[in-house]
Amino acid sequence: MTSTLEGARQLVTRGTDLGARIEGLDDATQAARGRLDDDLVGEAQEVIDRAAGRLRLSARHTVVAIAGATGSGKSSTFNALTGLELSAVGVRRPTTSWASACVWGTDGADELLEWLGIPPRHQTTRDSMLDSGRRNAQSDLDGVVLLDLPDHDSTEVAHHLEVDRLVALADLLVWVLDPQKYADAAIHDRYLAPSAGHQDVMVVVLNHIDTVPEERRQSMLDDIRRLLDADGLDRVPVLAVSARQGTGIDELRAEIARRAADKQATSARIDADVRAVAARLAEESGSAPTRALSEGRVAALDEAFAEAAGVPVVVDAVERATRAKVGRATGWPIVGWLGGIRPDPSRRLDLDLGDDARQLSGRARSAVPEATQVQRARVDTEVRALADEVSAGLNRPWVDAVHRASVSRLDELGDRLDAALAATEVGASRTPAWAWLVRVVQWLLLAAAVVGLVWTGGLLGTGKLSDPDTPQVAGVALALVLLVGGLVLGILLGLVCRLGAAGVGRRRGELADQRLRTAVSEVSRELVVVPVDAELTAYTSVRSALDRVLG
Ligand SMILES: Nc1nc2c(ncn2[C@@H]2O[C@H](COP(=O)(O)OP(=O)(O)OP(=O)(O)O)[C@@H](O)[C@H]2O)c(=O)[nH]1
Ligand SMILES: [Mg+2]
Repeated sequence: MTSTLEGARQLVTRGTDLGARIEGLDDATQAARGRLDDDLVGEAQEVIDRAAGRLRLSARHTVVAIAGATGSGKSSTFNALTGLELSAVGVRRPTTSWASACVWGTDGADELLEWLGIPPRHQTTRDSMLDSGRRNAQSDLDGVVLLDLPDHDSTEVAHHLEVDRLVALADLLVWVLDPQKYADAAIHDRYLAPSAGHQDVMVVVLNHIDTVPEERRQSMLDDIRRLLDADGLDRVPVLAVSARQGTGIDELRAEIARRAADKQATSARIDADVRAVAARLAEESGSAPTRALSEGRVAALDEAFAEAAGVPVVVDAVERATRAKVGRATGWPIVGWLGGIRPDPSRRLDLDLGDDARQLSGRARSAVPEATQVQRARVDTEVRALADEVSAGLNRPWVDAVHRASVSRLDELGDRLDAALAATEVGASRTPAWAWLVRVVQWLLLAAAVVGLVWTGGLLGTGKLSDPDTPQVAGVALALVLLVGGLVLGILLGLVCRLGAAGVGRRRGELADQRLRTAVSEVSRELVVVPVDAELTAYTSVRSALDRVLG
């Protein structure tokens, strides 16, 4: 697409910003794909492709299509303009089944005719057939590719398709009406009114004017004018002609010649196409301002994710495991031995808190309980609330797109949270240095108590406990001081250090909580926030691109 657009841009050189508008439509279409109505996006893509296709071809030629109901006199008008009996004119309807073309000035026309899909057997070139008497009149139409189309209201499906295809490709449209059917709702509703955006590339012809009594002609023309105004085609000229008698044909030829000469029809037509489809995209897309995701919403989402990941459970285990570990290291050794029999809370979670295991092992996460239905439901609720908040006020397609995006990756939730937790260092393994120091002191105190015990036992056995020769401290035997002091200080130290252990546990718990939540919020960002943001970005792109197109 880029290369054809490139070509289109180079070809649109007459100081117009049509190239920029086609690019704008292209940007909007890319951003709208999969978000706005598929058919509409498809139509916009067709307009872009068609514009790029047409602009790559002869800028010298103007494709003029003659369209209208069967029997309105399209082929007769075609013949009158070419001055030749090229198209079969018939009384049996419909007569024309395939479009035929007459080309004035063949240079560069071949590619254009091929693009239009007119086979050579349905082409006539006017240069070679000029009869000298009409040379001037015919030369006026230099650069015109005149197309005689089948009827648009045909019972033949092939006719509709051919007409719709070529009407879309033509630079200028000549609509032929006849006195019987000019007011047909079918023509106005299906073709004329929807072409309101294309009125600068349209001409309406009332044919068979010879069959209308002179005095009724003006009122019939006024009537048509009124109907066209109601269709939104107030700038479209209406010409009365008789293809059979040649009345008004010179005026019609002059009108076509004038438009072909200023070479604006091609870009005007494309411009009308681009604007029309851009307006429909804008209508579907809406223009409400976007709102950014609020921090509170994202925080609530992170919280729900953290709950579902089992962060509080892990944090609690880290805290308790640290407390137990430091407590055991610093406690009175006898209590430590007894405590060793009690289960370590980290074991239950299978947290590997060994000295060299600095991370939660993969097994660790699988032992954290699976998210409960309640937790999972909370995640869903928060995701929906976030999508609701951020899409409020936008048009339906965008509300749907945001909701779709918000849940598009939620099936990865379990695996991603597992991985996030497994990769997070919770810092629970290390025993602090002071605890080792306390442990040494504890053993020294215990040793003192044991020495005191043995000594006291010996003194008691020999009855020398209160002997003044026995070493004393403040009048009490040193042996007793060692025994009682060692025991009391050891137990006291153990108790005081429990407070310290609780503090370390809390700090490590907080640290683990922080790190785990950072990891989890990374997951919620990637699975929910980023996809939602992508939709909002697409919405903004569509809006600003369409603003550029529609000015
Ligand atoms: N009186 C009169 N008859 C006309 C005029 N133009 C066309 N006719 C006749 O109307 C009939 C239909 O003309 P065509 O030119 O074949 O009409 P068409 O729109 O090409 O019809 P299809 O090819 O079937 O869509 C023929 O009998 C023509 O002779 C006109 O200006 N005045
Ligand atoms: Mg015909």
